[in-house]
Amino acid sequence: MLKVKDYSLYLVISEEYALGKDAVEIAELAIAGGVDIIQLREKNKHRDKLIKLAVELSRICKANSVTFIVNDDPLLAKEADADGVHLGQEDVKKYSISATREIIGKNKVIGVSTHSLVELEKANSEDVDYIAYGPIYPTKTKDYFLGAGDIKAALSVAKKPLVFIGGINLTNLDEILAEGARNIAVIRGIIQAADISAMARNFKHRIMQAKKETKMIIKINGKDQVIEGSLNLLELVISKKLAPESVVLEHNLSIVPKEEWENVSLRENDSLEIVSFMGGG
Ligand code: TZP
Ligand code: MG
Repeated sequence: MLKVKDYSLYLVISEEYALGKDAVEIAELAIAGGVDIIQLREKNKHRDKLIKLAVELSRICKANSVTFIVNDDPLLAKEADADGVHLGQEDVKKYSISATREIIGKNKVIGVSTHSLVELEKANSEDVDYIAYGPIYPTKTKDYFLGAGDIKAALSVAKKPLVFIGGINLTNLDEILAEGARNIAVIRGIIQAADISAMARNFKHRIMQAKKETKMIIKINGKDQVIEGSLNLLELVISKKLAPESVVLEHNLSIVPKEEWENVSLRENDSLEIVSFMGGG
């Protein structure tokens, strides 16, 4: 079972950056505009208020099949029955990934922030479900930014779904889509829009368009093939009309366990060996 069906448009809600709207209002408008994930990121709220808000957002997200993530605090995530928790590099000093996993359980989502290719590489081998990478552009929550120059490198290093964050807006979105980014996380770019639904819809449309237009050459069993669309390994196997249960897949020289196929996105110049066993026995 896929824990998160789509990472394309990930809205982080922090009321402190909102222009007069509260978190619930923002969430409802953004859901109407097609966001896939909502994270509650409130640094200055009293715990009682935070729990109430998290429970409410959890309910709204569930009702709309939107993934709900709580920032910083696995206990709050559990209490609100969120789909998961997002941890920064500082948070993991308080709640290690394994302690977090103990708290929220194996069916829930853990995401981690990374701010360099080194941190990204480290996150690959941890028990996390997705990785956030940034800030790509200047933002309010950090006093530095990485730029778009390493997006391709980050994508080729990442072994989990990779979400780009930091200062992303409709003006710079094309630049990062051109670099290959396909999952985008946003605070101000959406919550400060006069029309939050329209803004979310606009982001989503452009990301989906980029996904559709993705074309790449990969080697399958030694032969170059053109692949159209953004596919993960499971989607590729299905597109080849193969039965996943009878396929063994080697991706860039390593065998990938079936339960991880959905986490591995195909990229230009990847090489695949597909061994398909016929039925019988
Ligand atoms: N982590 C890295 S950048 C960032 C976080 C939480 C803030 C993103 O906010 P914005 O307004 O989209 O720049
Ligand atoms: Mg944090």
